[in-house]
Amino acid sequence: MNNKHAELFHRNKLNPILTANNWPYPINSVFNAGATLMPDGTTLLLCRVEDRRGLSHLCAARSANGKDSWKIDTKPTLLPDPDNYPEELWGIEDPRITFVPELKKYVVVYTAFTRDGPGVALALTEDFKNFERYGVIMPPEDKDAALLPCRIDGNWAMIHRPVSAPRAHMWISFSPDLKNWGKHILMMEARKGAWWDANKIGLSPPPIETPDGWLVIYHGVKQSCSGCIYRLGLSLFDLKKPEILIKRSREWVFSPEESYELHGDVDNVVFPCGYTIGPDGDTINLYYGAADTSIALATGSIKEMLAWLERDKY
Ligand code: BMA
Repeated sequence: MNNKHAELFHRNKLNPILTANNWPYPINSVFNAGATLMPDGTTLLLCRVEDRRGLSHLCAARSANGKDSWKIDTKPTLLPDPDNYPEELWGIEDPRITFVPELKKYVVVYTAFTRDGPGVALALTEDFKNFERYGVIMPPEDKDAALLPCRIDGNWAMIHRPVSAPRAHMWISFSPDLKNWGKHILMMEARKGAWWDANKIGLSPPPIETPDGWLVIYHGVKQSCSGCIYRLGLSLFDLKKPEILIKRSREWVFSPEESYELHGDVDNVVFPCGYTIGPDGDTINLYYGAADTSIALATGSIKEMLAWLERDKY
């Protein structure tokens, strides 16, 4: 009998692909990056950079092959702006990027660290140089949010993770204009008990549009006496009614294993906020924060993820 579990994601041999040592200015750590492909095929990572006060800002890194030779902005790309946006008092974190064809813009949804904990903020950009901020669109405590790339029945749709301690589930909300949000619907609950995704889950990168539905890579947080383990699972939601859960994996598909994932500022964390899709339309390059310290890359196949989800569905 084969006791080996399925490996859906393959770590890049250059991992971690970006660390504080690569940065053009002094920082503590770089992790949890949003990702997108620019029109010329360049991979752009919008990285969460934690400075040496412990506060985060966003900084862009660009690479022709998405693996190495990164060109990093020599200054922060998007800084918290607490004078104009007081909710960004303690920094901005964990960006998720969605290119929206209707707007011909990238929508960046990120966490604003407010006086009262994390809230969801949104900004638009065409070039990752100039940003149009919409401010906080979901009050604290809420995070792990990303926009769907198209309207659903005429409204924009955003997945997010409000907290009603001790549990936290994934919700979806709708908006006519990206500013006013309503029709809040619970999409997927954290499981209970001993499960790997008990009590606290959240969206990881933005959903992946497939013919079968929105494929969602989500994180589960297992709490134990020695801390938390952040792992990833898969779920699939209806394309036209994304609040409807079609399938959910039982087992996790990716978990901290390598030393750069097991040890860092926060041990035992793999936390992707972005991906790019290869020219074959199937290869997914998943960029993830490792132990809240560095950025790593793992590659998978969307078809294999869907096939595995069918086998492992709950
Ligand atoms: C989550 C987020 C992430 C972080 C993770 C592990 O709640 O805040 O930014 O990577 O915790 O610390």
